[in-house]
Parts: sequence; structure tokens; C-alpha cells
Amino acid sequence: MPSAVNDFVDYSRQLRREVDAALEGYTQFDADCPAHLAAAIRHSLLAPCKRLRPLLVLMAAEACGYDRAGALPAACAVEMVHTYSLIHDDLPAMDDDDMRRGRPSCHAKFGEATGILAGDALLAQAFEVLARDVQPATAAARCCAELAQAAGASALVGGQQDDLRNEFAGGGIEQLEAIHRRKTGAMIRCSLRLGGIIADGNAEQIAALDTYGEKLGLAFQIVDDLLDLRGSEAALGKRIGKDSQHGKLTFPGLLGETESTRRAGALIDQAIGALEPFGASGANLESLARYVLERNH
Ligand code: GRG
Repeated sequence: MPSAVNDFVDYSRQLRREVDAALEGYTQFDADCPAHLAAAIRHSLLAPCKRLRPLLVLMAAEACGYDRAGALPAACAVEMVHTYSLIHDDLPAMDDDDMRRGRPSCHAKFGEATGILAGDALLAQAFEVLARDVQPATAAARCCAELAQAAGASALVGGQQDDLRNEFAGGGIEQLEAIHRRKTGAMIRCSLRLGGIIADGNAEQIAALDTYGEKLGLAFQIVDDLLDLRGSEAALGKRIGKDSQHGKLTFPGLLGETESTRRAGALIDQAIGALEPFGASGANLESLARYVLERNH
């Protein structure tokens, strides 16, 4: 492996360690939090995983010339919302999955009611963390508004609603992209924007991060669909093949594997192109985009 790749692997491992340590700290609940609920939250939130969204927050802040330690609370907040969405997505009423992040899914281990409550608690805690720990207060308020929008009815929740309704099964590429722009893309874009806001990035930098996030989010989803077809359950830590079994719209289902792979590559090129205003400071985000394309989990 060339040394630049090694450097990026070491750097992203270090960022993951910092995020994991901060999440560990945020989940030391007081005696009023029932032990069963605390265990369920920690089971899902602290499970081994990519931490893509927190890494995007931290790398976006650094690309804007900011010390990443100041962006850690926002990195944790986006991971809390993301983990809540995974816990709820796994529930029997939604995707009904018994495995997540290489472990039994939250409801499979702790029961359905506790799974719902663990997700509820994480969603609330994300906004507590942003409002209390992001400085200055004006940046905290902006971050709360942006994350609420990305997690809300016109983004994450709306995309999930459309994905669950089979009326879209006969749809085309526009419908598919509209689902994933909200369900997957909004949280990825938001992660980058929060990093830029906390770093007090200028309008050109935030717009560049937004475009990078839009392209990266779509590429991430295409790769996710491809891994659902030809990935390994052991590497992914979750069940595969469910989308096609349930007749869901997917990129390889609509476009074929070759065209989906080509499209993901073109989107990653566009994402990297959007980093131009950052010059050398965008190098880590560029490496992260390449990793999203080449990932096997
Ligand atoms: C329940 C409101 C609500 C939304 C659920 C996130 C989601 C929406 C569903 C998960 C199913 C899925 C395959 C979504 C598309 C891609 C995606 C978000 C995968 C999971 O994220 P990763 O791969 O997972 O970053 P880790 O575990 O590494 O964080």
C-alpha cells in the first residue's frame, strides 16, 4: 500500500477512536436511566462500525481549518441520530432485521419496546448534546436546526416512509434517487455541513461541502445496494439480499451491476471535484470518498 493510503487509514482509525471515546462518555447515564435501557443504547451505539458520518463532521471541520476536537459533540450527535434510525429500521414493523453491526439488532436482544425507547432516547440526546456542547451558541442553534431538518419528515423519515411503501416498486431512477436523497443522503450532507458551520466556514466552503455530500451520499447508497447483492454478511455485519427479495427498487435492479458501478465511480469523481476550493486541506475528504467507493462493509 502506498504511504498516503497508510497515512489515511491510520488517521481515520485515530478519528474513530476519538469518536468512540466521546460516545462512551456520553453514555454514562445517571441512576434515573434504567439499566436495561442504558444497556440497549450502549449495545447499538458503541457497536463496531464505520462511523462514516462522525468522520465527515470532523474532516469537514478540519478542511475549513478548525481544530477537530471542537467538532466532536456534533460528530457524536449525528451518530446518535443515525444509530436511532438503524434501531428503528430493524424493528419488525419496518425492515425486521435480527442482525446489525455484527450483533443481534437492538430489539432482538432487548425486546421491541426497549428498541423503540432506545431509539427515542438517542434522538433526544443528539439535540441535548448539540445545544449544550457546541460553541458558540449561534453555531449550536444552526446545528440543531440543520440536524432536525435532515432527520425530519422531508428527509430521513420521509425517505424511509417512501422506501417502506411498495407503491414505488415499479418506479424508475427518479423515484429511487428521491428516496435515497432523503433517506441516506440528507444525513451525510448534514454531517458535512455541521462540520463547516462549527468551523465557521464561509459560504463557498459550506456550498462545496454540500455538493461533495450530495454526490457522496448517492454513491454510498449505490455501493450499499451493490454490497447487498454481492457483499458478505460477515464483513457487513448485517443480513444481505433482503432488498431484492422484497421487490424493492435498487440501483443494480434498475441499472444493472456494471452501470451502477460506473455511476458510483462518476459520482465519487464529482464529489472529489467539489473539494477544489479546499486545495490541499481537502485531501482527507478525497481519500474518504475513495474509501466509500472501494469499501466492502
Ligand atoms: C427509521 C427514520 C428511520 C430511518 C431508517 C438508515 C435507515 C433509515 C435505514 C437503514 C437501512 C439502509 C440499508 C439504509 C441505506 C444505507 C445506510 C444508511 C446504511 C447504514 O449505514 P452505514 O453503512 O452503517 O454507515 P454503520 O453501521 O457503519 O454506521
